[in-house]
Amino acid sequence: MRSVRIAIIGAGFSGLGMAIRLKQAGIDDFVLLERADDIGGTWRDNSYPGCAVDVQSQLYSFSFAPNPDWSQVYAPNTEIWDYIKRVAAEHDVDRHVLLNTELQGGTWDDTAARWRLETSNGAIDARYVVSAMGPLSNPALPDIPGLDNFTGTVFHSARWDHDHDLTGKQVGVIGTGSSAAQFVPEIQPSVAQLTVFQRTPHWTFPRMNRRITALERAAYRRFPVLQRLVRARQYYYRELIGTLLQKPRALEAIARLRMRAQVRDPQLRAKLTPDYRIGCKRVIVTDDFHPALTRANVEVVTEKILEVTPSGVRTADGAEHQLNTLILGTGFEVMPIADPLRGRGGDTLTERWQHGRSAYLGTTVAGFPNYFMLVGPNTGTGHTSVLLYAEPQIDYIIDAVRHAERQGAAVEVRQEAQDAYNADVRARLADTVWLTGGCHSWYLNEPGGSSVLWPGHTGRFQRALARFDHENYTLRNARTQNTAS
Ligand code: N01
Repeated sequence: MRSVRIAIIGAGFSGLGMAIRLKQAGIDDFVLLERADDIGGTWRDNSYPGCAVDVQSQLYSFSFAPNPDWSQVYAPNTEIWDYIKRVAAEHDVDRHVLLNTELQGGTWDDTAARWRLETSNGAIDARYVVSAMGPLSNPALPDIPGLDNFTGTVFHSARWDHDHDLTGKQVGVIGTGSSAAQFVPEIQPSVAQLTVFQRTPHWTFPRMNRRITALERAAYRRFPVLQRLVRARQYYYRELIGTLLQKPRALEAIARLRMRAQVRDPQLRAKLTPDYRIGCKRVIVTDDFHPALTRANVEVVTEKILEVTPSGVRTADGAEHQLNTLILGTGFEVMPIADPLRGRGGDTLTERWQHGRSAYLGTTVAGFPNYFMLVGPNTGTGHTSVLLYAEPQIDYIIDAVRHAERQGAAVEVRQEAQDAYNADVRARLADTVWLTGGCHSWYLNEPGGSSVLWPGHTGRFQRALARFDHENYTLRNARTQNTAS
């Protein structure tokens, strides 16, 4: 059995960030378990045409590893994946990664104060576990009758079939979320006919992407402070948007004006205009999605899909749309509780969270000593970079590890601290646009609520995690198994 101080589950953006910060803190005794055959998470899996980040790259990168060489304001997926791999290699993190190694189970041994992990490559014993599995890592396949009987080619946007040439094909796209909005404009010019099946229209917001000039990049390399200033400007711009999304009328007016300019046909515009408040669902950052839908070879179908037939899609109006390719832009399972670990009481998170997910600061869970999550419950954001939430979590975890080791004990959040924190988050969520805006969305993943989003400014979350608040934790002593404050 391999024995390590820390096991990180998942070698995507946040897991690698954790590993790099551990290195910087002088902690070298850790492994990253990665179920796939390469690192990179989302940016390894999503390779569809047009795939790019929808938050400015200066903000969607580690604050401790700025990249002066982003080629565009919104970098494409390949560049982000290269960045992740380069930064991991530069910090000598690669050698800690165990590829093709899936966490299959694990239990907390309270006597030894260690996690006993089962993986597809054998047992691992760790004092601390950091779960960094990613909130949107498993594609969601729609539950549409007949999907298996389709005789053409079908694939999900996150598993793009690059061997399948779309040129001249009759292509159907199910879904009009952020992913479809990126690949539809890319594939539209080459396909014969594009049928876009829209269940709900989405609000869009200007992207204004542009190349970053060689001069700018040289300036960022020579004067890193300039890049920090650009990042700070983007940070505050996005916080402003986040605030405005909670008072949406002004943004809706801008979005409507833009739609009027981009979609001249009133019938199509009516189909594409949401009947809920902007911000209720994730706003799509795009300049070319709606224009692509106006092209002659594109039809937007809003009739309910009844079934997939061997040769196409049948909708509620009786029409059968003939297709030879079907692309599922149907999103992801939201924050799947993929974590099979059993805590101190022997229950898994799935069992513990039957009636809703609850964690402390989205990071720790009562009953799970020395266990930490990155991008856990209520750490999602509709307006800015998820890394702005993951980074304070990472530093908080390192503080927690140091505290635990100073005390010679395991740390476990107090149930009452977790409950009070969650009551506060629920109360602050209650009057947000996500709950009151009149839409259904993947944000609303709990009966009557959300364990996805953080209600408030990013700074408030960052301040809450600025230091490890040991007073809200119990120490479990490895030698005596007693609990002490
Ligand atoms: O997925 P989505 P996505 N029948 O869930 C529709 C991030 N992201 O992959 O709106 C018919 O947004 C569904 O309809 P409705 C970003 O956080 C980031 O596009 O539920 N339609 C919707 O239109 C984003 O928010 C980036 O009514 C069905 C679509 O499928 C998140 O990932 C790029 C259906 C799913 O949209 C997810 O985006 C892309 C059914 N049975 C994404 N089931 C970057 O930054 C679902 N739909 C790179």
